[in-house]
Amino acid sequence: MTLEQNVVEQCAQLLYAAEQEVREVPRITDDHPQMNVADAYRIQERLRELKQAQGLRIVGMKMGLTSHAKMQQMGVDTPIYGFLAEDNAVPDGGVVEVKHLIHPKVEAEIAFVMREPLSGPDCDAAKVLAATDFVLAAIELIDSRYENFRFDLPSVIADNTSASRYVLGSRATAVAGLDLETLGVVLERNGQVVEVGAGAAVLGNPAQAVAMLVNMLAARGQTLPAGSVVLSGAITAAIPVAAGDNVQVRADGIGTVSMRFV
Ligand code: 0L1
Ligand code: MG
Repeated sequence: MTLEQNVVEQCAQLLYAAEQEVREVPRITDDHPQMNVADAYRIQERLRELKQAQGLRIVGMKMGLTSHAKMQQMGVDTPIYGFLAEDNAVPDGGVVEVKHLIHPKVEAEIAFVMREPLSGPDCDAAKVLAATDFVLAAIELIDSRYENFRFDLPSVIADNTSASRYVLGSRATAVAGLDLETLGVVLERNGQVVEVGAGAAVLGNPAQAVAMLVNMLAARGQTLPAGSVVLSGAITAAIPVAAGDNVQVRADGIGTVSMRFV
């Protein structure tokens, strides 16, 4: 049985308020254990409508749980997706005030900017590369609205996959000639290397993660519009950040990107 519309509405309102008011809430499946993945995407879609009603433009999408390690940890075999609203964007080198966040963590990613729209259900990495305008080094800041980052799969999908902020680097790079699988990434906090990784950590190839996003959207009757920014998934583990921290990602051949916390 699918979740009743009034429960979808209540859950979306709860998660919307939690983000606006910077407060943690218990995971929503504690009260609604029957919630499934399809219900969770309905809640996420309602959250998206609430942001659009606030006047915010949706600028792109993100993939989450794209590493096999993270999927195993959650006991799932499929990544998840969320949306990016215009107020999630932070300029390269920009400052974020931690008072607006609950328990922020950052992870290194590769962002795609799409020149052409894409639709599933048979999208693949080659189609993604052909439709890509350029890629950029990126930092995603995740900030689950749940107490102690404690959630299960439906709860985290409903919470827009913990999306909070993202920063794109300044060097837009064409994909031709780039090997996204071996592309190395270093995540530094306050000048110290804390995580390293390569593009292959993201489902074998970040373009594959974008293809999976397109096919997952198709399953819900949706497409990826031209001009979308897509965060393809974490190459590194997510690390906690606090006021005073300076975070930088250096990515082979596609430049650097940074953000600061006060
Ligand atoms: O972007 C991500 O991979 C995060 C997905 C949600 C899980 C989490 O908050 O760790
Ligand atoms: Mg991420």
